Amino acid sequence: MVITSETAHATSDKAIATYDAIIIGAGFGGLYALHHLRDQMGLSVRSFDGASDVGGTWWYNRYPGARVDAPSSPFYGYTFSQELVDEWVWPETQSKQSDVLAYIEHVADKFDLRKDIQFDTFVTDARYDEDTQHWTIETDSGERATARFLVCAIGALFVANKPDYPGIDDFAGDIHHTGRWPHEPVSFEGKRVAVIGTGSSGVQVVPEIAKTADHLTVLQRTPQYALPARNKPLAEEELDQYRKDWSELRASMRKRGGWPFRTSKLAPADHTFDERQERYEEMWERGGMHMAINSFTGVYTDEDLNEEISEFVRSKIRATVNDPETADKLMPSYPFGTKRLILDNGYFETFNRDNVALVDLRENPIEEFTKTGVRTTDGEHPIDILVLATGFDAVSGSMLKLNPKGRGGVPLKEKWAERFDNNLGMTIAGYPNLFMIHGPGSPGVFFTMPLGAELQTAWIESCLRHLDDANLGSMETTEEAEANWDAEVTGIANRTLYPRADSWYMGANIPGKPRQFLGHLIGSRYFDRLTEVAEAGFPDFTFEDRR
Ligand code: N01
Repeated sequence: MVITSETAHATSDKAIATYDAIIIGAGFGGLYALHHLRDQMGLSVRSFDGASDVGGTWWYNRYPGARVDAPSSPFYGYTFSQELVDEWVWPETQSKQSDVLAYIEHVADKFDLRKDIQFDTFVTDARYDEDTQHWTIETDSGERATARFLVCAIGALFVANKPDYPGIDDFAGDIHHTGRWPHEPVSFEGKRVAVIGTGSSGVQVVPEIAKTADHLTVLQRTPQYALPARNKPLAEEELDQYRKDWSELRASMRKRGGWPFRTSKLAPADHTFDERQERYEEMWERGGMHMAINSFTGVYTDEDLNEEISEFVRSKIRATVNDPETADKLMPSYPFGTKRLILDNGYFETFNRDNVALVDLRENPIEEFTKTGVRTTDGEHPIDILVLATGFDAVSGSMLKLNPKGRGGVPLKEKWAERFDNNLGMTIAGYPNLFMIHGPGSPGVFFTMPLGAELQTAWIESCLRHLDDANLGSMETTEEAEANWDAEVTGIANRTLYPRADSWYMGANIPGKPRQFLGHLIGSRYFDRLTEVAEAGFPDFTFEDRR
């Protein structure tokens, strides 16, 4: 690689450190990008992260009960290093947050990543200079740095959604958002607690809080489907088998949407109603995501099948929750799986406890917070601690918070006022040499995030090599390519039931956010496309000579 590392170049005021690449974020995506660009490509790289250490979402989301809610832990880790796979011991199928964080810390140690990461530093601005073909970033301490390439690995689930109910700032007790959980332990012992939000985080935190709180009020806006996680210890022999088969498993993950599991080939029409019920029962017992991926074909596209599974899960909720009135309030009505599927560890059982009450906010909306509690239309609920499990301004939110200024100083907020236009979920017209990892329109959460980041970073390498081979200074996608990409991502989503739900996938959880499906649903096709674009010499991009 001929890309040269300058050390510092003088400007009018003070010397600004200059790198080949600046990476924002030290979670799964940013850490891999740092390792790849620095160690595989020999570039000079500086990373920044607002957190005090590595881990990204796993550093922030340390609420009680937080754990991987995906099929199986060994596949929720990096895939690129056999040595790493061989040496790491995942204790459970659905690892707890502290185990995932320990893994990420181990990766940072093993590849000596921390020395090039500046922690406790938020990047507050990023501007492209057309003359120098460099990006300049500014941090919250006023420091600046510049680089040819800007890699934004700033998290699909980072910007916390904090509802601004009347009076919430007057509430005198503690307020904790699950996505910004304190590092010191939070005790619920003897406290009256309210949780707003019943998505993945709410469903994980509720059973844990209920164990020690004096009283817990769950304030629910939308009832959810949740499948039993059936978390279990991972036997050493099982891990050994994975290690032995790793290269095939990795190839299979790439081909099969991020997980090395075959999906069901059973057509629902080939089976009687009773046979299908038997199969749902089997999937329920197996737990995890099996119901979605292994029951029958067409769970996300076949309305009748989807409704049958929805009803099956509702029947399980009814059978679990003792009080029929509470069970009624917990009945989801949107199509199964079209909001992020939730894996639960005793969530519905929690409503059988004497110290837990459910408030249906659709019937009894929140009117206001007071100093001592929350008032809904059915009365006042006195509380000491409020937990907001209200999710995130997902996928697009962190890019908009950064709000990079591209060609002509155009802020991303202006460009993305109505749609999150980009090409391949990674590049934006008007923002040369900027790359997003897990951006809108990429597979992101619909694939395994660590492997997705590895594959996207490999594509960034092909871009940089292409520029270098031809002595080019910048590359930039076109608006036409963005329109085509939008049509492809939206077209795939529209062939499914996903757009029927008011989910964060659709941007529907944030008031005023444009409604747009935020992820590419076919990971294998997406990564094939990245390869094709690179092999074809980046047909949807324009280039400038290096200045
Ligand atoms: O957030 P969510 P999350 N008033 O947006 C409700 C990943 N994750 O943090 O459904 C009242 O899913 C909102 O109601 P509604 C995973 O990808 C992974 O739980 O919009 N309620 C909903 O119930 C997940 O999907 C792990 O009507 C309000 C809840 O708050 C993603 O993170 C663990 C409200 C938010 O649910 C986000 O999950 C946890 C308001 N104003 C999360 N605003 C793993 O273990 C929102 N709500 C890997």
